Amino acid sequence: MPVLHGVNLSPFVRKVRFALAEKGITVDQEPVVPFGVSDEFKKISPLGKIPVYTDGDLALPDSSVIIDYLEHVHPEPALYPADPAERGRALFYEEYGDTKLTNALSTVFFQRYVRKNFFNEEADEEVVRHAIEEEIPQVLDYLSAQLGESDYLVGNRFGIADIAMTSSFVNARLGGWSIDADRWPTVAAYVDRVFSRPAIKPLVEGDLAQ
Ligand SMILES: N[C@@H](CCC(=O)N[C@@H](CS)C(=O)NCC(=O)O)C(=O)O
Repeated sequence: MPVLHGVNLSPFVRKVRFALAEKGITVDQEPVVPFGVSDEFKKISPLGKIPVYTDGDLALPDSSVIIDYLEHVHPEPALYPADPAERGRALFYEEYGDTKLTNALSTVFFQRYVRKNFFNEEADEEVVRHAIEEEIPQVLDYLSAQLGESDYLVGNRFGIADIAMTSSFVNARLGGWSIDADRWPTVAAYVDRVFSRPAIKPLVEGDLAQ
């Protein structure tokens, strides 16, 4: 059976878990923590990061690479649009979710959850304030504008863009932050919509209960 290497708290591991769940693929999981990884792990993850997906001799690092691979070996249900323009937009949304959005939301998670639970340290609340007041609003304004009245980001159909744009909201919730639904009602409803999907709901509930 294929193995997903990485812990559930990683937003990038969660992206792959969302994709696997939506496609109905079962894998084993090896809960690798991404701090001080072994030389053995670096053989399958040259950048020393999680997730990695292994299947027999195949070892694929990087959530985007892994989900693209899964799409080719298990095409249904499709997570990438067939239309070239829509596919391009979806891939950019994935990039935005993996970088700007995850950086903004992970700051709250890292300061308030990881430092406390893994390093026995206090959060730097000035860093948290900057993320909440400056960085996160920019991201939510962008997401709100891109969504418009649609249920999902591209072609009004759930896919890779939605996976990448929502995974990190779980981490922010673990850091004690949630969306101000009065200020960003469509984004709040969108994240709830994704997290209520039958395949995804148990994963989110499990991660929030950690
Ligand atoms: N682009 C990569 C990013 C993976 C990533 O940054 N993972 C983090 C954990 S959430 C990690 O392993 N960090 C350890 C490090 O950077 O050394 C992906 O999509 O998989």
